[in-house]
Amino acid sequence: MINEKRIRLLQDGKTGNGPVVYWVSRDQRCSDNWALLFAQSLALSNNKPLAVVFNLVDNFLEATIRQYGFMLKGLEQLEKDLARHNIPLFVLTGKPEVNIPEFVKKFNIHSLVTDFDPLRIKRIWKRDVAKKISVPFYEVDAHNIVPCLYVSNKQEFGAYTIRPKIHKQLAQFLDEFPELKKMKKSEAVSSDKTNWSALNASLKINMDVKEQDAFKPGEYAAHKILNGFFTNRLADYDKRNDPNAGAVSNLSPYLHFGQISAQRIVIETQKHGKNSEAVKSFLEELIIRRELSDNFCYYQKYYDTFEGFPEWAKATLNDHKKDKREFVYSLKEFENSKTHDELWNAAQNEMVIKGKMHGYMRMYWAKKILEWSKSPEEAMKTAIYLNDKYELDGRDPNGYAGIAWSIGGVHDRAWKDRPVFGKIRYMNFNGCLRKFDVYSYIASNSASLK
Ligand code: FAD
Ligand code: FO1
Repeated sequence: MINEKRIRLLQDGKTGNGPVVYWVSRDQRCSDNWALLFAQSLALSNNKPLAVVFNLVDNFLEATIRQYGFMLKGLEQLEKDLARHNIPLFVLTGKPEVNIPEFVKKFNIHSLVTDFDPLRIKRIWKRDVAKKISVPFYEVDAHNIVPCLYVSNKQEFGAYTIRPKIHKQLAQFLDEFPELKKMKKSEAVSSDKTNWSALNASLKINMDVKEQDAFKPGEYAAHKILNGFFTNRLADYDKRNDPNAGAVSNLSPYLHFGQISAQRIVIETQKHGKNSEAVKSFLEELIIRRELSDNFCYYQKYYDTFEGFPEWAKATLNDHKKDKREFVYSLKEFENSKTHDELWNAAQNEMVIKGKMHGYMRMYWAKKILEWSKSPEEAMKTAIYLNDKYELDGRDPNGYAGIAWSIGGVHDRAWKDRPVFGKIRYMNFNGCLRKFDVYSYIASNSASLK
């Protein structure tokens, strides 16, 4: 029932007498969640209760109240949905490498299941937890349709190399999700309702980035956005590169927090005509580009620095390191949209105010940071810092891959050599002028909306 290629035994061990536990982290949803379904199948086949635990850390990769607010409301929804299946959710705060082993011991758990995530911080968490537990510890890829570790065992050059590998396997991994079953009520492991407002108040995080109200959090809101996309925007998806057209799905915050399954989106999208150009290009982004990002972050340990660029890109950027920069801006000037370029400032405003910059503008935005920074290394730091502080969907493999593509030619090829960029693909204001109504985008993202 669950394709075992999604499941990896991180560490074997001796099962305890207590419940099976799903340590939820990346895929924060009740339905369409292979990690939760696997944990439930383990519990039922061993006649054990099932519990879910979320470990809440402060300051996750520069996240602010904007992202935590969205995530915690989504988790509150998850708690209610799990409770309807008699599955308790425990929210622990502090270090996972302390809390999770303690939880395992306290409840003498049968086995521990968690979800796949290629980010360095998550792999360190799992490594440190594994050292301190002696029960079987499983990892399930509930995020990718074709499991990241099954698609390829190395860093892929680009979409053109990973695409055939994914397409070859796609059909077998687009299986329908079984329903999550209702568990028998179990006294052995029950948890009081989480005090969400106290949790929110206890967070020691950056509170000065305003929460956004463009996107309502949670699994139900995600499905509403998906249906709205099908009704009003999918047909115009060929206008996805026009930031004024609003023809994109707006699903990235929900995908980032795992509040909706990419596999569910594909299954539903295919009901809207498998062969339309719009569907094909949407699935190219949702499946190929997204899974390419996980592949990049998993196999390229320097995914967030200059070191992670391809050799040709490092060489060309170094050749132009001494080029005169016509403009050079500090992090503060970038952050406060204080460049000479009103289009770039508008993109920065859109991200700061709405919490989600349009995909086309992200490429322009990051490439200009390269052009107007003292060095490519500093450009990487600035782009990642701002992206992860303000984007609702930030701190995601898609972001590290998107920024490395823009600044360091990752998954791209060499172009005509030019000052500062070298052979890195170039974008400029005039190119945008040719593509869309630049001045209407600027007008709708002026700083006065701050
Ligand atoms: P849609 O066009 O509706 O796409 C649907 C889904 O497909 C997206 O949610 C995403 O999961 C996936 N997708 C689309 N484009 C890409 C892409 N280029 N690479 C990988 N997956 C893609 N995406 C993030 O999720 N978080 C980020 O922090 C992030 N930062 C980026 C920074 C830069 C410099 C660049 C160039 C791209 C970045 N992206 C990031 C990728 C992409 O821009 C966003 O995923 C997309 O704009 C999200 O909006 P949407 O869901 O409405 O997109
Ligand atoms: N995952 C956790 O397991 N615990 C957290 O406290 C946590 C906080 C957090 C804040 C912002 C954010 O964007 C992500 C956060 N995540 C957290 C991880 C998130 O759930 C995703 O798994 C990854 O960021 C995507 O790879």
